[in-house]
Amino acid sequence: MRNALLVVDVQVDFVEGGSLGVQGGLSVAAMIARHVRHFRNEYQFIVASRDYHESAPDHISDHPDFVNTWPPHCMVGTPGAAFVPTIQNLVREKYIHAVVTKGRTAAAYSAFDGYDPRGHKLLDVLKENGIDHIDVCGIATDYCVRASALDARTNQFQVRVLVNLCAAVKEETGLQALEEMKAAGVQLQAATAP
Ligand code: VGL
Ligand code: ZN
Repeated sequence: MRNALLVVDVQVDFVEGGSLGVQGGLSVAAMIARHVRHFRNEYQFIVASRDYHESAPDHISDHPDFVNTWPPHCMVGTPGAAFVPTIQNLVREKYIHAVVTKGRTAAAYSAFDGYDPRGHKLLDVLKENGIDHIDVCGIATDYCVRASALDARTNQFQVRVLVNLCAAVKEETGLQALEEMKAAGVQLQAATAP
């Protein structure tokens, strides 16, 4: 088994104080950073995705419904698009081996819509690294974590969502998303405390 960790969208705008701040986001960011530092030897590859919008009219609105449209967030060139500092440190220290970027001109919830700096899609990057199992964590459970985990299953990976390392926009849709992922063959598991 070759195991990857996928850290989904742990960005400044998605945590407390951000333009689309999710409750518990900062705590999840800190816990993910500890998980990576403690368990990095369990992973052959660690990748982070980021939402990165220039103009995504289908996705961003001044009158958002918080289901299909959202206030401006993770806009190119703004501080809100950056990874939360605890996660950015992992990129700087090369604990995180690759970053994939998605959503420049249209909604892209799944990390599998993202490209690395060479222009390679996440699926190809995972294949290059011989990955067959993925642990998924990050923000938000009900949107980008959900879409990424379901796409990972569609692409035949074994998938585990580390439920205590995820935060949801809304509790109810977060729980629904967990049910949906489980029905798709995703294992739901709490990460061991480091
Ligand atoms: C996300 C809403 C809008 C996410 C991204 O990362 O879950 N949610 N854009
Ligand atoms: Zn977005």
